[in-house]
Amino acid sequence: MGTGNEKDNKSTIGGPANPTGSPANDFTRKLSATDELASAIPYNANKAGEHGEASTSPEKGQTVSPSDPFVTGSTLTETVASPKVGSGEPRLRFNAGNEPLDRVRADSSNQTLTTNQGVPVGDNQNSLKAGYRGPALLEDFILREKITHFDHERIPERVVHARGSAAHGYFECYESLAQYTCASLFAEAGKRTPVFVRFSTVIGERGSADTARDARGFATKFYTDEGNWDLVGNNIPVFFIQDAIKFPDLVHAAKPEPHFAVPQASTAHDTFWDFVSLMPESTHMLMWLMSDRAIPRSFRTMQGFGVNTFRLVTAEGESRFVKFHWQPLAGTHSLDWDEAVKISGADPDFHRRDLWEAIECGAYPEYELGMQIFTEEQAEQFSFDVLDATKIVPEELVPVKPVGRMILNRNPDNFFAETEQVAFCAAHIVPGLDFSNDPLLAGRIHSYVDTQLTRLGGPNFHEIPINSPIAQVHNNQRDGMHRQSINRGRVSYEPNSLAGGCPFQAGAAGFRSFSEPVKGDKVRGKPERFADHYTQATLFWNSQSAVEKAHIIRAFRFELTRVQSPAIRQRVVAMLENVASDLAESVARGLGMDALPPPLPKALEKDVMPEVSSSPALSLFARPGDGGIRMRRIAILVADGIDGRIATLRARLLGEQAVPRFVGVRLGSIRTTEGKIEVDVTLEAMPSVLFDALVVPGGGEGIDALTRLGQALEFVKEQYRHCKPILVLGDGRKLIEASGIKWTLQSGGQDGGLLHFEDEDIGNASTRFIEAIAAHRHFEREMDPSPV
Ligand code: HDE
Repeated sequence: MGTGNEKDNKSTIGGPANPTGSPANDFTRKLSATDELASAIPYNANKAGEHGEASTSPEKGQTVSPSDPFVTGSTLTETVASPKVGSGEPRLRFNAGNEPLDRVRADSSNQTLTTNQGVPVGDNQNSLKAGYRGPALLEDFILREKITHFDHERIPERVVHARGSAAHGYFECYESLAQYTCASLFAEAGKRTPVFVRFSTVIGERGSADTARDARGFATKFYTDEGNWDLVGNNIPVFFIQDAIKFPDLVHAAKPEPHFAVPQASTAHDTFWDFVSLMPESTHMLMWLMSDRAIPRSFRTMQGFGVNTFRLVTAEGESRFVKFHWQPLAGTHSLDWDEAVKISGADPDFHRRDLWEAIECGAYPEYELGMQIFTEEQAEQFSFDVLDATKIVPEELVPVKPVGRMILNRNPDNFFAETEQVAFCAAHIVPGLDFSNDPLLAGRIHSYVDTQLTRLGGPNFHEIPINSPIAQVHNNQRDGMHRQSINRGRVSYEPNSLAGGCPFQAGAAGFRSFSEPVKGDKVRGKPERFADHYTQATLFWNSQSAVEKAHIIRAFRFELTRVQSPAIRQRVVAMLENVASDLAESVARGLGMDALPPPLPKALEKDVMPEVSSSPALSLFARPGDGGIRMRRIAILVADGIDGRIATLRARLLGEQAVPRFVGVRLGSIRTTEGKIEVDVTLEAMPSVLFDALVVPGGGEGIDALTRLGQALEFVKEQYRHCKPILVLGDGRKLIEASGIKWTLQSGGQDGGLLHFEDEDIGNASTRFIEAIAAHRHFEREMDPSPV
């Protein structure tokens, strides 16, 4: 169609009653083509199929293509081009809002400064005044725009999981999972799906420290070709509560106490322990939370879990239950509690920095996705209920099937635009997946969208670039705050004939809920098996190594020591008696209790016979990783006169993608026996807790200087106390001895993490040291309290 319309008949509020009989022009041609389109859908042929049995297989929506593109357009003038409206060529069947993020990336190289209206700013140093010493003028639109935008830079933080860090990457499927699910991302081997992953703590505010004792969020947005799937998980496979209705209570109890907003990012206070000890279903989660799982070494070294039970659904509509697992390739490793506390001060961004630096260095974090897939009939046989989020499915009952890997290979460009504005939602699933009836999940399905309405300011948060799917979005939702899409045409309803039925429902090709038979009375209550609160807490305890058990006891002791009310401390110990008597006794002793209180009465009187009483997979040590030492930070202590061969060691460590650093008293050059080296960082800027391992080189003069230095002695002691690998070369042994460290263990055994080699043996020393670093910690030396 051209644009040479005659003046008449161009009204938009009325046209000729019979366009075909009127003078031919664009307007009447549009009207006739519209009528043609409307006539092609004389009635809603799908209506009958919306009822009864037929409705279980919805038909694809009726659709007809218009004979002319103008028919579905808003205006005959859309061919008018300009630098603002675009080429004048309507992009039919296309939503530009789903194009890659490049469409909104902004770069200001060689650009002048402008206002938000694009007006070049001549002076960004002075506001407009009446005279140099006179009053500022209200008309200064440049000042006012700048200040106004600044005033509104902050948005509400997430009510939970406020503190987080994120990265882009991809998921790659190992093999077709068509026999289990028709989800397109699992359709074929090698298929890649872009992802954005946000890791978080739960309780702390946005500016809180990364290393607080807490569960970690592990939320993955898969931008699949059939829409976004958000797997919004945690690094702990169970949760505190069984029903969403208790979530606000749980969070209120755990957050800083409302009268004085203390403590920040910590569960070590009365209200938390008061609540959880009155909610014994939280016992299992508390065992995980008090374990070293809650103080991970990095986001790269923690597992992830979907927690709730979901469904996989095949193209034929068959369904199985599924539990999702992420396994880090680098293994599962944690911090020491004393170390975590000190890192909070030394580097509150410890995990954020680690993730960022690993990706910037090309040491891309990698995780394997696993699924536990089981049928409803299998689930019926379990001693626990799979709809209860306080329970795991032990791997002995259903093994974890590896289905693909995820690699995080790109940092965000802008923290706010991406990491802060990303909106995860447990309700975002794709065809081939579905929910179970887990009552915790039901609340989550509601909560996430709801929370974004306040946090991101309205119903169009899905259009924020980081949230928009790569799959095309076409529907009749319109308007609302901050709407980005400019929808073409006059039709925003369905069914319609005026837009050829578009967008039309997909029928069998679209998302369909699994048709699960449901029967029962409308009730508020829980199933019987939800009343077993302790069997799996005991299973977790029994599956821990002696070191892990000691750490769990220590964590309970720490948290409960901070609880002011003795009655609450007693109640928690009484709860722990239902888990394991040795645990309860040790905690009670740590709290100075003279006698154990009677165990808490159990909600379920009869004992449950668990399928397994110990599950080795639950120990952190079951997952040492691939043996690499990528991104491990290694301190090499230096002072004038130190043995120059450490340069060789450093090169070897760099070759392993580790991060060796020369640590000295001041920045600048250091004289070694072989030349000069530059100090990378100082003892005060990067204290011991920020390193995974230590090298104490030889070199008489240098080592003598370090031995006289309190900070160096402290550095060595802390590395030792936190069970880190220490390589000592030549007469570097003097510094070890001056720190009060013994070469042999009190038990008489060998400390595998304390290595001594002569200076010239640097090749062999490096190899042994790398092995010791890969082992992460050397707990054989641990004592509570530490003698060093
Ligand atoms: Fe969440 N959760 N949650 N949660 N959750 C939120 O959504 C909620 C639960 C989890 O990096 C909120 O966007 C309810 C379990 C993660 O942005 C909110 C219940 C698990 C994240 C919300 C739960 C999670 C959230 C706050 C009980 C592990 C951070 C801001 C019924 C499987 C996602 C937001 C990110 C965030 C509600 C329980 C994981 C308020 C009501 C169980 C990783 O909507």
